[in-house]
Amino acid sequence: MNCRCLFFLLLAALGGCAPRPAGDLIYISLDGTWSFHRAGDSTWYPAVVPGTVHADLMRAGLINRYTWRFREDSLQWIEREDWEYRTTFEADAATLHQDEIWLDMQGLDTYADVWLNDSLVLRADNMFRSWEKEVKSLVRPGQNVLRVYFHSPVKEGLKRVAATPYIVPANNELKPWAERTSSFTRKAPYHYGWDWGPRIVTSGIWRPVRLVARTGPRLEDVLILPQQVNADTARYKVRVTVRAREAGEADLTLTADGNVQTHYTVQVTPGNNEFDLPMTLIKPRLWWPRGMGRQDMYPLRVMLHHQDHLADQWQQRLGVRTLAWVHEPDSLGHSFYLTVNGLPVFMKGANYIPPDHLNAPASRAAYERVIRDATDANMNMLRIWGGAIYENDLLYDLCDEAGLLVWQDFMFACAMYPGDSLFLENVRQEAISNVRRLRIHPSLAIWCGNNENLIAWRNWDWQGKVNLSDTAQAELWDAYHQTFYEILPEVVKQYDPGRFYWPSSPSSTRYELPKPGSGDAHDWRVWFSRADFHVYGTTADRFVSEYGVQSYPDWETIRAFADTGDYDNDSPVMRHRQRSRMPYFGETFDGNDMILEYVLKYYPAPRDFYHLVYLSQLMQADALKAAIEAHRRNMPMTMGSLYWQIDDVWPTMSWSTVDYYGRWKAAHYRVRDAFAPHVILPEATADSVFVRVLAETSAGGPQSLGCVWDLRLMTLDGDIINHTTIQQTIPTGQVYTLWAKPRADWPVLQDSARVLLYCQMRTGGQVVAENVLYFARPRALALMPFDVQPVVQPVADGFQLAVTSPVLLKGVHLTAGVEGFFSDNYFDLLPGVSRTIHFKPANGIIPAQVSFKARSLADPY
Ligand code: BMA
Repeated sequence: MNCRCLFFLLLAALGGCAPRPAGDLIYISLDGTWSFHRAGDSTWYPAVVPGTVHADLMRAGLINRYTWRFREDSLQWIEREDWEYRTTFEADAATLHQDEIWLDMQGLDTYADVWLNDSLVLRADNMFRSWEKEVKSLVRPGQNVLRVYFHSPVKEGLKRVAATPYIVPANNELKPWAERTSSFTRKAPYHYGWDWGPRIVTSGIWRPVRLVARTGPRLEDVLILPQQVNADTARYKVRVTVRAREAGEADLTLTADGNVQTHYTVQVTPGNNEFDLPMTLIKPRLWWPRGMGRQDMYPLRVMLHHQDHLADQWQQRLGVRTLAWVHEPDSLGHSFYLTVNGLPVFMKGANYIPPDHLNAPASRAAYERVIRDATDANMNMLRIWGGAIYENDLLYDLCDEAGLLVWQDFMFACAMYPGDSLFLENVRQEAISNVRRLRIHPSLAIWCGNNENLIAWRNWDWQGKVNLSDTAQAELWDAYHQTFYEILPEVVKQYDPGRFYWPSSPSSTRYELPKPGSGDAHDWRVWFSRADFHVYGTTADRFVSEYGVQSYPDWETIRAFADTGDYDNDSPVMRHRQRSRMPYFGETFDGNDMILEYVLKYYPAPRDFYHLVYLSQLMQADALKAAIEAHRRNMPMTMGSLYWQIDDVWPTMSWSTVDYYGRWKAAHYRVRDAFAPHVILPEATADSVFVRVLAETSAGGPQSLGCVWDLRLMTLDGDIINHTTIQQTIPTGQVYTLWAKPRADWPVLQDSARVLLYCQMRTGGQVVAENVLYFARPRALALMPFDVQPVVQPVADGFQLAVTSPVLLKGVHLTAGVEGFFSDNYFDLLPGVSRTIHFKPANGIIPAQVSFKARSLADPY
């Protein structure tokens, strides 16, 4: 080993603490305060980068928050304006001394001209790409001016609409068909309106901007290629591409967990130079999805030294694991599931949309909240849905750490797209940059081409609705074919070899429409086809990647967007906010009508709006509980259950289970129970009653589990009709039928309004699961009122509440009169089975006055 080598090893070991030799990389962040104005106006206002023009207008006091009542409507002018952003920066001698100065803009939304010191340096036309330009010749000593001019995305889109002889369908855009521009612009589709969000078509520098000054070669790419991965050894080839301007020598060092794996001195020639660095980890600590094991990761670092200075470096974390999606013919059709480190994983999760319409990417706090909501609800997967954005690295980092697998859609949803060569090349570049950015994440499980485009093209009669000629249809299908069967799979194959690519969700095989027995399904029979909840699980679904029912959000959330006079399902404000429109059920039929329809199917008629809000949440909770339990019962035929949707972009009624302000709806509590590692899955069919159970196991965990079950058939006021105790050892990781009984054995079941089956599962003396089976819908139950009084005790971080009742109380809703989180809510309180709930006030501040109230379905609300 020569002494230069030693020096580098020392550098590697010291990491960031090493003294910086002259000529090291220099990063200059240009984020922070900029100025902005409407093009043509003389007044400039302060702006924040990264950000959006709407947020800047709000901050400047020029517009009010768009979430209040109809205000969104009065802000539509913003999308038709051009906006200009400006900043200045100083370049010091060390920066100017470097060979290259790169302007690195990680996200421009969308049609943007970038000017540096009055020279046009680049023209951007895709929100999802990052843009880099070498600008050394334009940077001068002293002050430099950087300007970004955003053309109205809608006006730019309209030009493209005008140049296209037919309508390109974009189903959810909030505009008449002929004026829809979203398909032409590579920008978050939901900005243009969706069935749960506003139309706020924003502009702005939405991701960081920086200058990178460097000398010598650069790391163009680092790709990790697994060779052999198991619990004994993990061997990888780390393929490093070095881009050089001149021929010469360079040093490449790879460290894993701080230990040097490879150090090569290499010869580079002008252009790209590829080197494979070997890496071996003995007895590696494996990365597992949540619930199956730990989420260990190895910090990796690749350093490129040139003439004794650090010319470039790359740092990421590696999760050692194998991941394979199994889509193979079998007796039912085609399977569709994931194995991690060789073990099949049942996916429990939800679809994710940005947690804030305007601030996407979201703040760390907002990401952390969604991740916490997901993990608290026992999920192991999120689907980053294709109508929004490729998320920030931070969200994937948090998923890696939490063991939440990621289903990643490319950003195409419910629409067709152009197929001209410029558009397709733009899509290819977008895919390359996002695949390269995200492939390192151990949580990334699947790339999916689009959301519902295939099913929509075939089944939603767009051809008739927008009158597409045969030629137009052929062109649009050709564009589809090129994008989802050629470009995207080619990019995945080249840049993320080995990862599973699925052209469209839902579909049965790569080319075919969804059908039971194969592939993934979006089960919208409930909601869009008015079906009852018991249809869940009645088809041979292999993986249900969407299903759901809407509800109103928390009452406090409603107060944040509506006035007292608006508190009515039919008020203009509530109708305006509701975006799920179903004209095929009646000209004005919408989600508000559907919420009411489902409430009436299952619950007593709401007495007023306040009551409807509460009932809508109970109804949604019942629906998701029914669905998840049915999907888990159908394991291993069904291997995934991702409901639509975990969060909201603004305060609204929607399919979310956590509302915009982070308040859990009833459904989120029931999702948490239904996704729990131990579940009891009772079911009443026409002639039998079954109790099935499922105990998940972790990697290397026990193959069996000894448990005790108590099954109590009782009246709603607590009389025990039958009490069965079962003590048994069950196999883990599979659905086990514990108990089955013909209904005829229990004639009392005919009195369905008055009886229930309460099931409890214990292991090691601990209650690990509970569930209740009813034999009638809630509205038919003979509920009795009881004035339940929580017994409140202060505890260190809040309060503890004990509740008990001699009769069944359904849907017990606790309120505190102050903001905070109940460990359980909207639950059923069984006669004689007391419960303790914890209340944690918001921000950890214990208020002087808290007034706890408990109400349930039988109470006047
Ligand atoms: C699914 C999603 C979204 C939509 C939701 C509710 O189809 O993919 O497009 O918001 O249903 O309609």
